[in-house]
Amino acid sequence: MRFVLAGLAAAALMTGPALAKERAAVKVECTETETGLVYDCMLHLSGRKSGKPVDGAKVAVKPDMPTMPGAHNIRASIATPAGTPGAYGFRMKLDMYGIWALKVTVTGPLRDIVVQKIEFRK
Ligand SMILES: [Cu+2]
Repeated sequence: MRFVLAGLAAAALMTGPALAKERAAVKVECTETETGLVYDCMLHLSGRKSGKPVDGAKVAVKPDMPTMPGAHNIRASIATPAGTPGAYGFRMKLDMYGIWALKVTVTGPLRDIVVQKIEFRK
């Protein structure tokens, strides 16, 4: 039994560096379009430790209202490269004004899920 435990400990150590991987820092800014509740948003993606912009990532953004669980079911928007380093643009349509949590799923060179809360007002 001791032998098996030692094996597990070694395996755990080997996964250590992978767990200490760089995480994503995300900043989202949105502007309402002429159509109410439709927003054009710019997302800036960088490494949390490095502070460097991250290009070539796949970025999906799913809005939800933290205070109204189950009330909204808005499909994720796919953000596309917006021309400057680490910048991705996307459009989304919300159901109502208020505080939304944008769940940002990043895959590619950086893999992470981060949430940013934004209040959208009329
Ligand atoms: Cu709501």
